Amino acid sequence: MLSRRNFLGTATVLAGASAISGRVQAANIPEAPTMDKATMQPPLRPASGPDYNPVVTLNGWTLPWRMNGDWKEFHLVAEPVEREFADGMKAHLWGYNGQSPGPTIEAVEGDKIRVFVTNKLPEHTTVHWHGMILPSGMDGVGGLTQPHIKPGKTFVYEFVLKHSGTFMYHPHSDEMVQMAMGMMGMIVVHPRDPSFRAVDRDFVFVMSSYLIDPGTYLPKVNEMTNFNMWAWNARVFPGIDPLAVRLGDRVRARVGNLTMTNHPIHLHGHTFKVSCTDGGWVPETAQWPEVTMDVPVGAVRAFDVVADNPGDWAFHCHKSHHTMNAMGHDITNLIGVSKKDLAKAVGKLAPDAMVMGQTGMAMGGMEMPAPDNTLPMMTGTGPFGPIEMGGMFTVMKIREGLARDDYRDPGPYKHPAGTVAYEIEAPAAEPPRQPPPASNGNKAAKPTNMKGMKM
Ligand SMILES: [Cu+2]
Repeated sequence: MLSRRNFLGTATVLAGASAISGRVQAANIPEAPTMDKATMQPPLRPASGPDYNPVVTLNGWTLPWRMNGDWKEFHLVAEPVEREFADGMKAHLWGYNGQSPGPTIEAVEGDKIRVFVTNKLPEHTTVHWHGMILPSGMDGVGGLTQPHIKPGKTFVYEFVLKHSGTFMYHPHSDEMVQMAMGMMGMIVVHPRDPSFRAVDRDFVFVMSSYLIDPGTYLPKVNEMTNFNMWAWNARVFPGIDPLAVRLGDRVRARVGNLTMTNHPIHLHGHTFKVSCTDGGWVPETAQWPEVTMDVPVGAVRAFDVVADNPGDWAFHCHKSHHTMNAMGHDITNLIGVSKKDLAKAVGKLAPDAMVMGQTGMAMGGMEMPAPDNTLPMMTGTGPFGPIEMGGMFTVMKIREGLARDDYRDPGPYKHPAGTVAYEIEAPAAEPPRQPPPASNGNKAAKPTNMKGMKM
């Protein structure tokens, strides 16, 4: 799981670190754990300090720390990484400690934290702590509150966590490029009183978007609107972990948005309430029931839900283009147009192009040929057939009797007899229909029905 990297091997890094902070011995820089997997790692229960119920990061992990006196010390390494978006597609991104997004930083309200940031990118960077109340000089805005961190150098950030809640981190240094390349992560600060707004399962992820041309590996960083990969923690369906939940659990989902558009996040089968933003906890008297939570750009929203309805519940962005993988944006709508074999012909001429069929796009499991390192636009299979999704889509799987820390995929839901939509023999007679309205010329409308409609 965790592999340890002995990054202290280079004297230049040591010298850089000691030159920056007189308060910290260079030899005391903590190890920088790194992650080589894109699957959800088990929650990291605190071995020291106040107790809390840790979060799990979808397709991610929590950054281990160490205590140094009364400081909780973390070490982030900004570096190029390879991230698997789903089986069959990898992207060359920038991230932290082996993955993009970076590991979740978890701590407790009142903690003094010290974060070492080592820059292994080919250009300078900084880390901004989005939503944190901290001294101005720790805010991480390159040029404004600190010098940029040059390649090979290590900077130290030190501040006290004044508020519990959900926050983000990302560069404020060549920001457009570095965020488009995947540099981001989440911060969860637990309340000092573990009973405050306590939940049984606590999930966190950050949303990001990319434009990666079919067959290529590198995001186009100048894009502002025309993205083709809509990701949760730099994963797309069917690569996003399911949220395994025990029936009756109180569940929280904390969602950050570092894309360039809003995402209405929708959960089936339940109602929930928005409990927390990156500005703090929403008072219970100010919450109202929802089934969709809009997460604005550059913001965090968390909802709390009681998982009282067993089953496999779709959990997704409600913008339907965001539950697709790489797609052509110039597709003509051919519904109702008879163009036999057009899709096949175009597919031969331009394998990354796709033609919408005359009855819609569903292909019943048939997938278009695509270049290497490209995911189908609509994909995934469930117990009843093709799911025809991509992008920001996964499933909350609510089951009886899961163990406390068991986040493994429990497999497909076993529906009780008589609770699944079913087909019947079509009725022989057509049901009666409303006749079409008379035309404008005051002529009497000809008697008609849907079969023989005349306009
Ligand atoms: Cu969306």
